[in-house]
Amino acid sequence: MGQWDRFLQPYKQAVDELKIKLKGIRAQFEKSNTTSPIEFVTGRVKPLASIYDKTLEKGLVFEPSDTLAHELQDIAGVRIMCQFVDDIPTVIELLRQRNDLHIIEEKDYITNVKKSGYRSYHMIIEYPVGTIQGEKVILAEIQIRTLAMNFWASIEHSLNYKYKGVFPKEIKNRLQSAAEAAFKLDEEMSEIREEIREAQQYFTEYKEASKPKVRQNHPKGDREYQ
Ligand code: 0O2
Ligand code: 0O2
Repeated sequence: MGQWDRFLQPYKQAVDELKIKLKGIRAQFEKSNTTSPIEFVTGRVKPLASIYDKTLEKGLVFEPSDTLAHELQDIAGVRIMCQFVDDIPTVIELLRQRNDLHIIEEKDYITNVKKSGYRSYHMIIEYPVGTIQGEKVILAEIQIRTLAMNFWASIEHSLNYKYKGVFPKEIKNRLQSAAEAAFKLDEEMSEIREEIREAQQYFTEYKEASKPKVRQNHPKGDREYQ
């Protein structure tokens, strides 16, 4: 295993564990017949090429080191998508209550929208990973955003690659107004949130009720038709 692979291994483990834990929150809400504030979760270890770019930007040496681990806070990144803006504080509170992670910084780019139009809530956490050499505490970033914010950020991120961060004025303006349109959509959806939630609840119950029942204790778990 190369030195980068060894360095990144705990980050990979942290991303995998955090994804399972966060998906577990969603599953618990579903099992208790309550709509989950988490729609879906994704995660990634920062690709080496992006780590390289960041080291150049920050004037760091591109080599696995404690300095790098300390300076780059998003080598492990997890993203939580919510349906509604109001779900975001609920998720934040759920995370603040956990004792398997320690939040060291919170950045509210929803109240303080970035100049680009970017909206999201970020948390930098310390997360302990069990390794064969003992516990290693690593930094990870959790981004919490709505589906609309995510849609905008994904598009902007791809364009950023194309234009290498220097957008033509026209594109920049359009992106900024698209960000406002996406937020307006979030606000509109929040207005009819209860209607949507009721419809989703009804749909989930309907799906559950129309599932064929599986007979308990049958060796092959045959379906019991009614
Ligand atoms: P399910 O049963 O589809 O919910 P993974 O390793 O596969 O868990 P990864 O590779 O980090 O996840 O990220 P990926 O593949 O981008 O997506 C993670 C999960 O988010 C997947 O579900 C996707 O189906 C789900 N997902 C991605 N985009 C959307 C979206 O726009 N809407 C919704 N509702 N879900 C999305 P799982 O975890 O594989 O399981
Ligand atoms: P990637 O490819 O997502 O990993 P830093 O830039 O990390 O040294 P800063 O500025 O405090 O320090 O970080 P910030 O802005 O709190 O968070 C950085 C991450 O947020 C970015 O990671 C993006 O994922 C996301 N982000 C921040 N601003 C924007 C934006 O204007 N547009 C989009 N699409 N995403 C944004 P990376 O490392 O840039 O990239």
